Amino acid sequence: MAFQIDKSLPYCPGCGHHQIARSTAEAFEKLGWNEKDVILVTDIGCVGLADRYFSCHTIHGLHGRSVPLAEGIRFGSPDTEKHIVVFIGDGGATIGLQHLLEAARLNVEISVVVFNNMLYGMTGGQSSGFTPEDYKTTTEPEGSNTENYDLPELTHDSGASYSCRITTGAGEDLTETMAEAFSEPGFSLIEVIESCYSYGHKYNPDYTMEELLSDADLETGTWRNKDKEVYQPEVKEETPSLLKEIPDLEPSFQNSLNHKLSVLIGGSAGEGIQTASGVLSKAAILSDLEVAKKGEYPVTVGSGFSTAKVILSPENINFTGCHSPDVAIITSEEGLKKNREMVEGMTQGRIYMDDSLPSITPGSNVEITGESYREAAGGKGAALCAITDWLSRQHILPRDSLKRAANNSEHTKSLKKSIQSSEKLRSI
Ligand SMILES: Cc1ncc(C[n+]2csc(CCOP(=O)(O)OP(=O)(O)O)c2C)c(N)n1
Ligand code: SF4
Ligand SMILES: [Mg+2]
Repeated sequence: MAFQIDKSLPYCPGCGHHQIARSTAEAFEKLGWNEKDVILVTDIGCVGLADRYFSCHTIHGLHGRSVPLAEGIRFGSPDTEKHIVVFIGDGGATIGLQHLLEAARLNVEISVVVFNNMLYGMTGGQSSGFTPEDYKTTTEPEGSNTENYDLPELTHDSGASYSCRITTGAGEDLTETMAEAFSEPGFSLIEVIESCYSYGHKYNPDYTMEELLSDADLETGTWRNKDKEVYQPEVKEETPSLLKEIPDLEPSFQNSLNHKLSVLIGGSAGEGIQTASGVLSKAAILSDLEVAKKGEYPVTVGSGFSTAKVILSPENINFTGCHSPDVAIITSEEGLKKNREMVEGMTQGRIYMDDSLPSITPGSNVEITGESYREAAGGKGAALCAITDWLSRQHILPRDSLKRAANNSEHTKSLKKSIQSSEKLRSI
C-alpha cells in the first residue's frame, strides 16, 4: 500500500524532513498497515506540511498540541488496529513538552516522531529548547549559550515503553527503526536529529552530525521500560452514550443521484443555515444516501456569516473536503461575502441565490437561479426554502423526505412552513 500520494514533498532542497517523511511512509508499508487504519496527527511548522502528502487519515493540530490531540483520538478508539502517529518539530516539542512527558508517563498507545532540526524552521530559524550549545541560529548568531533538552532521556525517565534517537546521517536505517518503534505497545518516541538546510546549514555550514551530537552531549540508541503497562482509559460503562438519544434514520424514500454531489449553503449566522443543512442531510439519509456535513460560523454565533458544506453520495464518502461545490445556495449578503471567491470560482454546476443579492460572475457553464427566498420564507426560513426549491427542480430527493427530516425538532412547525413556502416562489 503506497502511503505517500505525491513523491514531491514541499520542503526546501536538502531539508532533513524529506527523509523522515519518506521513511515513515516506508515503515507503514513495511508493517503492512492499511491506510484506513493509520491516523497521522501533525503539528505546526514545516513538519506539519507533510500531512496532505499522505493517503491515510491526517489531522493538523495547534503548535505543540498534537500529542494531546493524538491521545484524545486514542481514547476515542481504544481499538489497537488503529495506529496513531504524531509528527512534531523540536519547536512544537519545546512548546508542548509537558504534553509529551504526560503521554510518556501514562504510556499511552501512540507513536511520536520528533523532526529535530534544532530550530524553528518555518518562522526563520530561531533557537528552540533543542538547540545545542554553540549552534548558530537567527536569534543566536554567535551560537547558543544554553544546554539543550535530551528528549529520549526525559520520555524514558517519565515511563515510556520505547524511546530512541536516530539521525538522518549515512548508515542509519530510519525505516527499520521506525517500523520497530511503531509496532511497540505503549508510548514510543522516535527523535530524529536532522538539519534545516535553509537556516541550520546556512549558519553552521561546516558542522558534521558527529560534532553536533558530541556538542549536544547526545547519544543515538534505544531505551526501553520493559513490562510497563499500556495506559487504558477508564470507560464508565453505566453512562449511556449520547448517540443513543438520537433516533436511527431508516431509509424509506428513493433518490435519483448517481454520483457524489457537494452543496454549499451560505447565509447569515442566526438564520438557520446549520439547521437547514441538517434537515437536508437527514432527508438524504432517509433517501438512502451517504452524507457528510461540515459547518463554519464565527464564535459570535448570532452575527456574521454561517456556511455549511454538505456532500451527498450513493457511495461511501472517504474524502469529506469540498474545493468547488456542484451546487451553491446563497441566501444573504454575509453568506455571499464569505463564499464569493469559491462561488465565482465554480466552472460548472448550479447556483441558487436570493434575488435581492448583487450579481456574481462564475464560469459560463454555471446556471444561476435568482428567487425571492427571503420574501417567501423570511430570513430564517430562506435557506430551507431554497434547498427545497433546488431539490424540487432537480428531483434529487422527494419533498416528503425533507418534511420527515423536519420531524422531532423543537422547530418542526417553522421548518415545515419554510419547506411549504417554496410553493409560493413562482407567484412572487
Ligand atoms: C503557539 C504558537 N507559537 C508560535 C507559532 C508560530 N510558528 C509557526 S511555525 C513555527 C516554527 C515551527 O518550528 P518547529 O516546530 O521546530 O517545526 P519546523 O518548522 O522546524 O519543522 C512557529 C514558532 C505558532 N503557530 N503557534
Ligand atoms: S525552512 Fe528548513 S525546515 Fe523548513 S523546509 Fe526549509 S530546510 Fe526544511
Ligand atoms: Mg524545527
